[in-house]
Amino acid sequence: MAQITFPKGFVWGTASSAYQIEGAWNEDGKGVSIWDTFAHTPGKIVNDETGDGSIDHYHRCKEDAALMAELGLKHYRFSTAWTRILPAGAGPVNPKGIAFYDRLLDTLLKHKIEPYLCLFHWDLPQALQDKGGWPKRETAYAFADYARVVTKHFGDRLNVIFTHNEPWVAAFVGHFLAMHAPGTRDLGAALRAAHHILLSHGLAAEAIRAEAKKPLKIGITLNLNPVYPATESKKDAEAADRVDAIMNRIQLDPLLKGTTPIEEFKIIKALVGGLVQPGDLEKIRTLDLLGVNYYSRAVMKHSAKVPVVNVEQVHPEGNEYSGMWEIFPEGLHALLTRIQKDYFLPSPPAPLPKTGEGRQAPELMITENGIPVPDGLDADGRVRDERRIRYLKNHIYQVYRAIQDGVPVKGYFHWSFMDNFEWALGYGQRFGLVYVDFQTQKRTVKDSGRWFAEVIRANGFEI
Ligand code: IFM
Repeated sequence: MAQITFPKGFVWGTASSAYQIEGAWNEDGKGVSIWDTFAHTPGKIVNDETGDGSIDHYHRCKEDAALMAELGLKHYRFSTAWTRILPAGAGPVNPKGIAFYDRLLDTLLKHKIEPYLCLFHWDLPQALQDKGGWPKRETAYAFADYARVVTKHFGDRLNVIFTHNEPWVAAFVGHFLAMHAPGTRDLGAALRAAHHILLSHGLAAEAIRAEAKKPLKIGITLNLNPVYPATESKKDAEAADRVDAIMNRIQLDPLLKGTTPIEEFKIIKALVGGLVQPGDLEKIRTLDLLGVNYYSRAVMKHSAKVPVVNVEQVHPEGNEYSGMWEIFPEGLHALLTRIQKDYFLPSPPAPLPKTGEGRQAPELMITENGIPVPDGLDADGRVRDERRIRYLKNHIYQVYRAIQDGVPVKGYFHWSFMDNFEWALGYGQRFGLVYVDFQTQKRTVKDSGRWFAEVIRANGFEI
């Protein structure tokens, strides 16, 4: 056994999102989002579950923040529901929505928990979807105005604003794979959405900096998967490169290099020619804080059967899987060292646009990592989730290794604080450090929650 200790000031936190925890889907003037619509459509969610009431954080935010404080949490990432603040996506502000986030922020600050606010975690206002949603460029401008409103009301109590959580998922899982809202199967729409979401990041960054009365760091959190070829064949290596381009580089290149890989694909170019307008890439390339959400890797092989991309995912046998993905801790180290090598170390190809603090490379944090486990209460009322503790040890150790190898990782946020609504999979996948009885809403800290509290206290753990 050896003790590993993280650098002084390392940021330990947990993450959540509005639709997954708030409930109160139609209370106090909140507008309808695409996730309300999607979840209300029969057949879209396992057991037709919805986030309508979810875990009722809207009414219990004070108790939930107190529980975070009890565990010694000092940082909390959450998202605001666009439709609580601007029910129609644009236009009149909803005072009760503002009051809710005032309440949440003030309570967090009272407990000395630093809020990391994220503007968008997939719950686009239905009113904007009705006008075309993310595939339409106008939505990016509406988002910038929403960012301005949030900064105006809450900027005084924030040091960081994340614009988006996992733009790739919103674009591709929502518009191409049809597994998330709005549920379309249209590659062109997905590519347009992907570009406009990134454009909205740049526009929002401008709006936030113009509105803020003090310097705020602008962040974005990306779901990134290291991609491995299934075999050593040249074809599989090329297949892995294609997937890396369309899953990882499509987000990282515009944000960190001011380029985009979509021009590399003839088919994509034909589908969305003219999408990236002059000046867009300069606008997008502005970032103070890069958040990495890591859950698994992708193993890919060449496949002529699959149109357009000619790739197929392989699930290696004999490895450990959760209810959702292969468990592959080493991938986190590979991902972090790759970001450092490909994006942070090379000298920038073009003059750097201004970031909030004029840095060359943004700060880097893990903004999500966690495992769904079918937890339950034992007879004595305890939740013994040893599997999650093992998962966390193995993954956080890879963050430690990356730091030892020179990658300046500044923080780690666990997904999630409490069990919650896991999108199309409903309530069956529990990711929390805190167990939630979905009938009574009773919260019980799991063994992993106590373990994580101790990690925060000691700024490390025994491995
Ligand atoms: O629950 C999600 C979260 O909303 C975004 N990142 C992945 C998590 C687990 O699937």
